[in-house]
Amino acid sequence: MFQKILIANRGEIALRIQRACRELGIGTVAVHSTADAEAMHVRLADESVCIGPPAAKDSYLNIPAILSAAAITGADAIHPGYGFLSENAGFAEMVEAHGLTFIGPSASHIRMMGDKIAAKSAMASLGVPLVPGSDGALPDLETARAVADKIMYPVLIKAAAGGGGRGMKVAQAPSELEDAFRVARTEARTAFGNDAVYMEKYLDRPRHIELQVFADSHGNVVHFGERDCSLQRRHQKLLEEAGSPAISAAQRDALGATATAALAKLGYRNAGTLEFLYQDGQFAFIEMNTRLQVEHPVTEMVCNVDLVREQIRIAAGAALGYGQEDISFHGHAIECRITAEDPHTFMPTPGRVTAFHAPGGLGVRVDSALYAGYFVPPFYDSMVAKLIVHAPTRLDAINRLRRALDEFAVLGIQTTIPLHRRIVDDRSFQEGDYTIHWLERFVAG
Ligand code: MV4
Repeated sequence: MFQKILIANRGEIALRIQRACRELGIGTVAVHSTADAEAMHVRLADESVCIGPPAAKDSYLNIPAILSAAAITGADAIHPGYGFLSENAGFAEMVEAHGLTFIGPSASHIRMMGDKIAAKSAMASLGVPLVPGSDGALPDLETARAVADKIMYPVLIKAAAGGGGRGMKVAQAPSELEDAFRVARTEARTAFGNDAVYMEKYLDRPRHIELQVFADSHGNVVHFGERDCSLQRRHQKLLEEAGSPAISAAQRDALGATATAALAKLGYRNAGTLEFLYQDGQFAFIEMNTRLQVEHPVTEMVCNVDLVREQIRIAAGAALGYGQEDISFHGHAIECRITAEDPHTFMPTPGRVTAFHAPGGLGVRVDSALYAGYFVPPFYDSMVAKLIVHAPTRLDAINRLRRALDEFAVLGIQTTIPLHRRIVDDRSFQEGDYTIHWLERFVAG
């Protein structure tokens, strides 16, 4: 097992990883920018190293500074958290080249899944269902026309290097295809330095459902069920649930069996999340994330597992030690992402937190690095807390969530807590009747 882990991140996820380390008896090294000298992740770590000025590109994305911090503190592994360097294959390679362990998948799997075309063709060849679309990249407009005529409009052009909603263009009809193709290609070239694009049939009202998988370095692969992440605005998730209100246990088992068999054949290792669109009773794989995700706590609550502990154990070479038959799903969990934003305009609201009171009680978990007196800096992601509730049924979880949101007090800055209170009281949300478009209309209306 590792003696000391450097956590190349900040905020709540840095605390989350520190907590797993401490319970495993592993020392922790925090890194921080000059803007984060007073941050909770620095205060709670065993050791800390300043790695640069406020801008992320000079600090949390500064690979030489992070590797130097690991060397001078004698860390033997690096956990990247989410965002920042977590899906940077070059960073994973450099970590290993310096004799350290990268807590995550191999650099080659990170690279494969970063190319959405490669990810889809790998999954398709292993029996995972896809949306109808082009077989690989579109070389030219003529090929695009031929594929669109076959799969039928509307179609979507996506960038191979995109993901998370960046670089997508819809063509509703043949007259729109040329523009969509040209604009998507140009945007892909300027945004990602890679102009490869592909086509999918556009699904008009899907749910976004993702499956949590874990693989050890001995060929064992399990899944921890699905999360429904359909409630998002401009590709920023606001609320996630485990399980999905739309999926039966039999559907989960079937999808899990297909996905774990595929990842075993790929030789994948550590945590992974397969993203699917779900519409008309069908799952279609779209992308795979090779990191721990923000919303992992809802899975932890329903499976009663510490996913960060599992990541660390696997990275150290340990076997999972259990099989799919040992994993069961209990009750329902919901997470609200609370951001320092105006709840109407979604403009960031950095500033000083004057008072902070987190809710508690049975089935309530708050993952946050906030404290009274903390100054939320303007340089990073605006998420300041995750409120996670767990209860025997979805209805109980909703009632618990309302109760917890009413207890939650963050003063001095505006947050999205009032918006979450409105969502919880909405009839369609309560019925689980929503798609990826629901929240956009809810906040507009
Ligand atoms: C789609 C789609 C409809 N049809 N693909 C957006 C993020 C990226 N991960 C994939 N995305 C989508 N792909 C097909 N073939 C609609 C979206 C989409 C979306 C997906 C998940 C969550 C929120 C979304 C919001 C808008 C569009």
